[in-house]
Amino acid sequence: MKLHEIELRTIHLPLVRPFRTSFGTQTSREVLMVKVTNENGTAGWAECVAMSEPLYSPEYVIGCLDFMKRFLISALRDKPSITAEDVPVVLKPFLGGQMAKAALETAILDAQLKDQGISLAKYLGATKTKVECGVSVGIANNLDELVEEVKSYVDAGYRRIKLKIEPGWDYEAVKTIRQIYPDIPLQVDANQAYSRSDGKLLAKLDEFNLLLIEQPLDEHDILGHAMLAKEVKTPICLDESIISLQSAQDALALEATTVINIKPGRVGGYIESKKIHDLCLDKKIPVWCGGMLETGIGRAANLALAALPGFTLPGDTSASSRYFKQDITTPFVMDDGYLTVPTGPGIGVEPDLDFLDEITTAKELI
Ligand code: NPQ
Ligand code: MG
Repeated sequence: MKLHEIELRTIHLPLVRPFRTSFGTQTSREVLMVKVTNENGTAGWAECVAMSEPLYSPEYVIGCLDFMKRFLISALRDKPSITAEDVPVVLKPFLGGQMAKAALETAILDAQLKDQGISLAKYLGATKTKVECGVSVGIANNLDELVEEVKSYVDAGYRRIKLKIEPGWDYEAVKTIRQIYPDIPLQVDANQAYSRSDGKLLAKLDEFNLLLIEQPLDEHDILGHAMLAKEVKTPICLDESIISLQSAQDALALEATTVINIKPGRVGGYIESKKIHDLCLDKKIPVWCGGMLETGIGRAANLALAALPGFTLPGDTSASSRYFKQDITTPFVMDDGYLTVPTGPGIGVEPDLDFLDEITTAKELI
């Protein structure tokens, strides 16, 4: 396709409740939305999953906006014609910036698949029509509030609970929830909050039959994770450390991880995500789809990915209501703990343009 116009807009959505992790408390979501229009007038949409600040990864909203305008969009527009599959090749010379790259690739892919009348799920090779939902639970003010929040999710039908942990909010929090729900699939996510010397502390979690411990150490500390994996019985799952197919291959070869969380934004897009999925399926490594507090635009695309056969664990693909009072698409509503994979062309959903305009804080056309 030819890129006719690209719209970059920043929106601001309040969260239904503060979300606290080891890197801070978020009360709202600022999201960079990308809309591409091609020569046929077909629009493709995507969201960039970077946060306002570089707390989860080095990327952040204003940085992504600048990176896109200064380098990525210019490189894409220099090509007389482009397919979604060309995007990673054209953008490869510009180092890093996976979230920015993923957003552009996904918007172009959405437009391309809409022109072809193919759903993203079909394009990626999905085998499921609905996916099991998990939910990520922030660090609470106290154990009573944690119990109350977890209970609300279990009652809503969520099939897997993930507790955010950090030093000082780990053993007792997990023990409390495990006592109330002895059988529920349960896992924890530390977002890099521990250090190599915390092996004994983390091994205390072994008694709770957790599915996995997600990213306990620094994103760059692959060796540390490999050493930790020998100290704890609970499987280690890398999130922040996996930024490409190559990094997934390396972490698996070094035995630093036995489960992988795939987030398309973190690895540069859905095409790279599919490659990581295929590698893991081949190696019998379970994968699951992570979440970045996406709006319905990103959520729709994640559901397509989570419908692939290697996604054998429930992901952080929660209902829209977990995060937002009003979503920018028709809300994703959970049915018996499942979300339905969109079947329409492309990502299969459209934003509500009136609501989008209401919450837009900046917008430019290129
Ligand atoms: C994770 N997500 O798995 C991330 C971290 C995360 C659902 O736990 C704003 C934007 C706030 C992105 C907080 C979940 C965020 C964010 C946490 C991502 O590590
Ligand atoms: Mg994580």
